[in-house]
Parts: sequence; C-alpha cells; structure tokens
Amino acid sequence: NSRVKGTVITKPVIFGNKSSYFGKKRESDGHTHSWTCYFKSFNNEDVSSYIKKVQFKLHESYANPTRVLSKPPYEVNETGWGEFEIQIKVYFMDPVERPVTLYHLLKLFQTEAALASGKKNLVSEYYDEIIFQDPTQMMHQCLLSA
Ligand code: SLL
Repeated sequence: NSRVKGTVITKPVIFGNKSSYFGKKRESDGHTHSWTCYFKSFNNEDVSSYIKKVQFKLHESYANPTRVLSKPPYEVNETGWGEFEIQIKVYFMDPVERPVTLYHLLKLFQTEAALASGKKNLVSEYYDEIIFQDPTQMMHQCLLSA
C-alpha cells in the first residue's frame, strides 16, 4: 500500500447547518429550534467510496454527544435552545490517511431583520476542499471510484 507520488486529488465539500424556529419556547425542555448539521460533497458525488465515517461532536448538554454516521447522509437532526461549536471529524477508507477535522459554529438565531420579516428557517454553510496529496494506492482507488 505505497503512496502514489506526484498525485493531488481535491474533493470539494460543504458543511454547515439548517435551523427552524418553533415560533415559541417549548414548555417541556425549553427548546426553541430544530436543526440539522451536515457534511456532504459539493458536487453530489458518492463520497462513501472513500469516506469511512463522519463523527459529529455536540455540546455536552446533549445525550450521547458523539454521533457517528457510517453512511450518507452524514447529518445529525436535533432540537435545542443554544448555539455552540460542533466538531466534525471525517475518517477515510484507508486508516493510514489521517482524519480531517472541521469546526462548525451551529447557528440558530436569525438577524432582527430576518425575524421581523417572518423568516423561520436559516442555513449557515461553508465550502471547503479536502486535498489528498500523494494518496496511498488504496485511497487512490477509493477516490477514483467516487
Ligand atoms: C450557550 N454555550 O450557553 C452555549 C451552550 C448548549 C445548547 C449551548 C439543549 C440540549 C438539551 C441545547 O440547546 N444545548 O436540552 O439536550 O448558549
């Protein structure tokens, strides 16, 4: 499983969250929003050929804060009342390739202006690129079959 020297493969990705305001605070637990945090390819290719799993680490106020998705869609659906940083760790098919760690600040609250105009849903997402330089032969195969 040697490395394929002089090869660079770039994978465009998107990560972030959607959120939706309930319209009021829920009595039972004080939650105000439902949200989805996700990681996906930018071009809709099947990343499961080279991604082994994606781990989302939530705030400790959540039960089982470490959520692991071993197949797409790589996303966590939750409800809550507060914003916090989510750690997204992407593991690859070849364990020799080091996992990539991304950080996303969960966004729940609209701006005053958006709220005033009645918007309940928001999206906060970012573009990034995972760059594989001199990938292992196994990883190279996985990347090409995406
Ligand atoms: C804050 N530093 O104080 C942040 C923490 C925590 C968010 C936000 C509910 C968890 C649950 C939840 O929204 N936690 O009830 O399971 O704003």
